Amino acid sequence: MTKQGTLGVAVIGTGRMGADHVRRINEVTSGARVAAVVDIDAERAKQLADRIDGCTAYTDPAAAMGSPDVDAALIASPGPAHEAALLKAFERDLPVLCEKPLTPDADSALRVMEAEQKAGHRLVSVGFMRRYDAEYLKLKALLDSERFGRTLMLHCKHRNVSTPPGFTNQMMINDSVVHEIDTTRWLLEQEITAVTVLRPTPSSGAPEALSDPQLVLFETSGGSVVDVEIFVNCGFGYQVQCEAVCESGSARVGDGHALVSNTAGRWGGDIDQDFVTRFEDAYDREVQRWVDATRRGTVEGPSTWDGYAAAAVCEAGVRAQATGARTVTSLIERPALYR
Ligand code: ISE
Repeated sequence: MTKQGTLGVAVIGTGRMGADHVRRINEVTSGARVAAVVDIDAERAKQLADRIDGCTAYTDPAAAMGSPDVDAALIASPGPAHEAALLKAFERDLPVLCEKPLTPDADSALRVMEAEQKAGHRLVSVGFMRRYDAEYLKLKALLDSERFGRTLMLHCKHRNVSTPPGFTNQMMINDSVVHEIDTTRWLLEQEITAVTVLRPTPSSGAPEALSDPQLVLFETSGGSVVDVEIFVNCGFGYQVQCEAVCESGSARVGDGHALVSNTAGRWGGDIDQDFVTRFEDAYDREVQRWVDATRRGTVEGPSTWDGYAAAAVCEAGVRAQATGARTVTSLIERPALYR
């Protein structure tokens, strides 16, 4: 570790999320600095690196992770590039915060899990940021306390203003609903055993070939049922809500009532327009917790197992979406490293 224990981080991928993490580590997080940025766009990486003291630009993740200035990696490149970067990080025994999805499918997630087991200890935390959101943390504490009894159902809403070009039906599961998959597993501490996807007549605002919105149903190993409205071109805002229905009460997060105003015969508030602002605090907490744990020599947060389980449910979800049939999920037995 460099400079009195300051963690030198290589940020791999400097698109929307990666660039935001570079800003965060540089300006918000304590105990870490951006030692390297990596992007296939050399100019983009250079422009970012030039603004940060002691930061070097690379186009090759392996070269960045081989630098003596780098103690840990934050992977924020597109999902299909994660496996190669993770395997390189393991070769150097580098701790990694890997943005979701861990990898795009269960087979590649299994390969990553095998490589981590060969390393002999956990190195990866997966960036499922909702686990760090203040409201979700309160909901988790309430459900864990069982004050309202057992959780019977979750009703989830996941709405985006619009999708970038090329966004597909499969991405509605792999990129978007993957958050509810992780949230369900984390909140209920159960596995998802079956997925069904219903597709109403698409909104006239949906891009061609996108079946938007969709209703996704999960059944869980403990007998709970979860419904997820995924609507990625709703046009009006970024909304993520979750209501837990328990035996003697219910609790909801994500109403976004931080400020309620009254004027000219109306009341209301603002709706976030994207995940970068809606989950800003959660991302700050996630990265700080990762840096603190890494500097202590420990690994916390969602594991490679969680990334694999989410990928396996996504695969079932994509099949369910294509066939319209209830689709059973399948997971390998949980390896000892993740128990
Ligand atoms: C995006 O990749 C995210 O992770 C957002 O949280 C999610 O709301 C969005 O649908 C995804 O495309």
